[in-house]
Amino acid sequence: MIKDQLRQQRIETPSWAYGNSGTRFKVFAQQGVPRDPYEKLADAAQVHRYTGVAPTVALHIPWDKVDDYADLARHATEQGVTIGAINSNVFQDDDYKLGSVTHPDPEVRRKALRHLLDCVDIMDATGSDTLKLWFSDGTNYPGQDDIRARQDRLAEALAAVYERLGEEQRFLLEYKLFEPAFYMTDLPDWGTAYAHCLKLGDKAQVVVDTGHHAPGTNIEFIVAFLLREGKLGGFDFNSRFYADDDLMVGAADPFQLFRIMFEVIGGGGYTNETAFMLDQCHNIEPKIPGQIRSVMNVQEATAKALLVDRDALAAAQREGDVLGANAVLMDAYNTDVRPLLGELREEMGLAPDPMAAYAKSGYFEKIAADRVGGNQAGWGA
Ligand code: RM4
Ligand code: MN
Repeated sequence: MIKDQLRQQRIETPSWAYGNSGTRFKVFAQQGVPRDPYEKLADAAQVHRYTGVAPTVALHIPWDKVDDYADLARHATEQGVTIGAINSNVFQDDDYKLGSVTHPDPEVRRKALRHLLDCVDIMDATGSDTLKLWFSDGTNYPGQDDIRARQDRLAEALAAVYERLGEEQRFLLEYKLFEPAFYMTDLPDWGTAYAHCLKLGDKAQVVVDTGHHAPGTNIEFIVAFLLREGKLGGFDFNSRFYADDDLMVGAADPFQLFRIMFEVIGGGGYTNETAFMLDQCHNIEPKIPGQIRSVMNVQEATAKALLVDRDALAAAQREGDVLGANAVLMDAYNTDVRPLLGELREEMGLAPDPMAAYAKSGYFEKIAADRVGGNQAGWGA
């Protein structure tokens, strides 16, 4: 039953989506933006409240640094959500100008590693089972540093983090084609991430950030391949038109999102531990509705992918019926699944239209009035 499968979906929202963000040209502040991680979790709880499928929230350290993480986790539970992946941040300290775990200076490498291990402590305190590792490491000019030596340093740090993970914990290794490094990035693609994870073992998996590829990359192929190898740990969902735009998932290319979800379902990733996480920034649109819309976009793509008549597809493929096979896929994609999702929400005791329900709730007016004074949360970039 498609509805039962949709009811079970879990989409994780990122704490940083609720804070102010922008480009390197300007960060536009918005009214009612959280001033601390506690308020971010309260906002994330709203997204879960109206969608029913976003019960976990990813943290980013040190953006979400608090004195007592167990207390933060308790607060989350009181709001109706729990802490999801812990995202490490070794890209915003002056020391990291030439890299973090790949830096030529062993002192800087030690500092970066210490942060990563601290993040595992935070996982212990919050009950999180997932560490997400993204490195901005790379070089801007040919000759700047030794590509191979940097791989050695990366491998050494990853092994140390791996060693520290508990039985039920894992890390997800993220890759990105470029930026902030403009010549060579130490983890530029899924193959590099996969090779490092393969060496380490089952607790190391690859995370696919949909915005981190060259234009034209067939992301669903990567998804199918990694799932087949048991190495797809999860997604950082967002949309790109140009580079790492971090726009709402499904906004740029809903068909691509559908193709990705089709491979996830076919490869068994829908029922295992593949995490559906959002990694987005809402620079000009309101943040909570931006997250609600994104969750709905993932749900819509999932519903369409679940609708594919796989028997008919297999038959057409067996017969070499190119157009027939393509038609099976397109029939599902072209189905309007919004009524089905509306029904599902009503069965779950929710309003059929989460966007309208949130707008009517008065929450925005309340936070805009309450959250005056103090420093709004932001990237700290
Ligand atoms: C990076 C990467 C990471 C995210 C940061 C904010 O480009 O996508 O996942 O934590 O941005
Ligand atoms: Mn990401």
